[in-house]
Amino acid sequence: MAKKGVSRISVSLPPDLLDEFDSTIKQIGYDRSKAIQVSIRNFLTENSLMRGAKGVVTGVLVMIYDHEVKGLEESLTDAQHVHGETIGSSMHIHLDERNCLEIIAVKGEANSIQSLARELMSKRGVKQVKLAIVKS
Ligand code: NI
Repeated sequence: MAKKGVSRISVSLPPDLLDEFDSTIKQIGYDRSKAIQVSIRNFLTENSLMRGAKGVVTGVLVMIYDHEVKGLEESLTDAQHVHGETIGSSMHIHLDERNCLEIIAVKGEANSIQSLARELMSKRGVKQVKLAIVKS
């Protein structure tokens, strides 16, 4: 039986992220609860699409991270070396004083690319990872 009503949760966010979130949802006309529900649904859709891919796929991983987090760059490089057989090329762009954008072209078994994406996402200081699969 489906649960009814709502569950209340408490989340911790960096203040600048919350400011940007509040100003964006104000423009759209959402309240925080509505915007978080939409965001969670989008997150679930993205991740289920990622899990659903099978066989050899081609795509791009786009990642933003904070290069001032100690040990992060080394750990991201290690992860890319472990999955070196699926990485065709990568591009690094220094966005501002703290943030780096990395674009990684991938081709290989879907599960290997998914495991690379999960590994990158799990690291502290990685702010966003998007995986776009263009051919499967
Ligand atoms: Ni950089």
